[in-house]
Amino acid sequence: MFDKILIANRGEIACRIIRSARAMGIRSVAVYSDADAGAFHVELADEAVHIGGPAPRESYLRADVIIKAALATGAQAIHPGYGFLSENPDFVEAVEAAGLVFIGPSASAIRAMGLKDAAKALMNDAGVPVVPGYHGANQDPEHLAGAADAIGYPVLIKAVAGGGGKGMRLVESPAQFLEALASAQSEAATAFGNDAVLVEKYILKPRHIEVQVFGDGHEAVHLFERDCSLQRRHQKVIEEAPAPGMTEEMRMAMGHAAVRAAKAIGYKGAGTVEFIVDGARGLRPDGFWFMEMNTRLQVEHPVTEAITGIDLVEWQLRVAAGEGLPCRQEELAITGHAFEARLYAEDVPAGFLPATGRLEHLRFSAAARNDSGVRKGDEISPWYDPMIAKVVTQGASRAIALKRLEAALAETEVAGSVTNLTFLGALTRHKGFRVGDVDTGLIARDLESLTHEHEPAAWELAAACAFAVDLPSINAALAGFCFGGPLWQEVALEGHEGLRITVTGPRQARVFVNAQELAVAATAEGLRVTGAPALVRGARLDAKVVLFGAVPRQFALIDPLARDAAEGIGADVVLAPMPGLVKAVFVSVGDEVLAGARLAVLEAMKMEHTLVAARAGRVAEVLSAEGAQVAAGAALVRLEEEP
Ligand code: MV4
Repeated sequence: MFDKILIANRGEIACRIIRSARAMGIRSVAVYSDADAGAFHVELADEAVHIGGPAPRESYLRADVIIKAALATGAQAIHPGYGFLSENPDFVEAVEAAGLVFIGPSASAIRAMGLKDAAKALMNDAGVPVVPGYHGANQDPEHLAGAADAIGYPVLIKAVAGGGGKGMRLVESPAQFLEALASAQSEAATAFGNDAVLVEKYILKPRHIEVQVFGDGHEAVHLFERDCSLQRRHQKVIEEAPAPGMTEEMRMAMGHAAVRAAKAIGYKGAGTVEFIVDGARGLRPDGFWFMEMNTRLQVEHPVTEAITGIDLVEWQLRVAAGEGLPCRQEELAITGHAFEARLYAEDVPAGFLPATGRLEHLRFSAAARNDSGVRKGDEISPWYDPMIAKVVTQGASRAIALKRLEAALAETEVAGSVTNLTFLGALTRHKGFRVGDVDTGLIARDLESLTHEHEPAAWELAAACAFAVDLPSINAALAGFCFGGPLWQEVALEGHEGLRITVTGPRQARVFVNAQELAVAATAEGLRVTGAPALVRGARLDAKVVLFGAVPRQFALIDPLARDAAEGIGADVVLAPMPGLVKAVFVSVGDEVLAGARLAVLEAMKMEHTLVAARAGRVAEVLSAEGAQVAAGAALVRLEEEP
């Protein structure tokens, strides 16, 4: 077994591999770019080597520098993770030429599966079902059009060197074929430097079901299937294992086909055989076809680990070190059900655009496995995949595992960057998904309802007001008391007018919102708010309030000082923008002041607010003094009227 390995990757997968290595007594070497100098995987590893600039081509794709780092640190093997160099056969050969072990398949196995046409031919010969179609060398457009006619529409044109939907065109009728072909060839040439295509029968209501395989170069086993149909633009969102609706007969047929595929190329290590399944008429043993084989450990491998109890990274290390397969097929079994939700820093309303930001707050659910490469305080880097974590839950049944996923997502707290957390929660509540009626078109069909942002309810606004004044910290019984009735103070949440709060006792308040008064009481676990379905967790973070839960919310606090100054209210008379304690008064009657001159300091909401002159002028009156408690709107300093 290895004494030390180098992980040629970053983020959650690097952390995950380091953990399994450590559990096996293997020391780990991390590599990092300039952008990852303070990253979690660097901290977790036993050693770390800087490999270059932030762009992947300057660091995580620099095979030579990575191999040098392995040699320099005495690592005996390199684990590539996924992405980056994980399926680069030249890297495999360079690693082996340097006398190191590549923890993964051989270069020849990767090459065999690298081009779709050759892969399909190989699978056909191995008796693996392949989608009816044409994947020959003749690329003449008329010949390809004739092949499409023979297959029968609708057909899919696919780039031979493509993957993940790139260079793919769905063609519904002969009239569209030539234009779609030209478009696919052009995209393929640009993206892959190879414009060769194949033509296939389009499988209606496709489901993406893949089988985890593991080989030792001679034998191979499968570790059952994963359903990855919940995708958006070929990006997986939630994966599960086993696949809903799978029959034992079909599972055996797919598992055997996957093992044949692996053995056909002498596969060594963890791999995934991807099938397209016809979901239109339920799952049938004659309704699945080989798509492609991914010659790496996949992002979604944790759901397989959850239902089999196997640590796939441990298997990778053991087999790479020369051991045979750790288990026979008959020793492997499914226990329960598992889900993985991919939590991303992405702006869903803006079209799922990648987001960045510093994670001011980050808390995962203790009831889930959370594979993450970031910590509270980390920046989401714009250089790499903006994944925050993979949230993995399992249970004795699909329904239990899904309820746990819904709960775990609702308990997950992220602030500092927008995320897809609300979208993930909406998916767990999707009627079709809840009963296992999934296909690759589900998200696209229901995107509007899945991403619709409802207006905040009254109880949400009330909770936000309470966090805005830091109600949980207000222990004074009389904080909101003043002669002549309750002291109502305005709470300026961007986009929401007329909100007012009055503190009625220690950690208690009433909020006026939407023409009604709601009671709020702060407890150690969260706020109890009239009308709220559960305790409300949240926080005030500088100039914003965040609410956590099934539908996370973020409210910007308007700085009353900026607003008043902007509205010119403070032109002659400087008012207290909120109730508080006058900490200092800097002027006296008769003083000449310039615009922006400091007049007084007010302590409110645990912060000090400096009140400044909105214009130059002479001080006519000083209406308060240091140590005075003032109400919102109290006049503090008056300037003489302008001449
Ligand atoms: C297909 C298919 C239906 N019929 N092939 C998409 C990328 C790669 N994983 C293979 N893909 C598909 N190949 C045939 N013959 C459906 C998919 C597919 C898909 C297609 C369109 C839009 C989204 C999709 C998501 C997953 C799979």
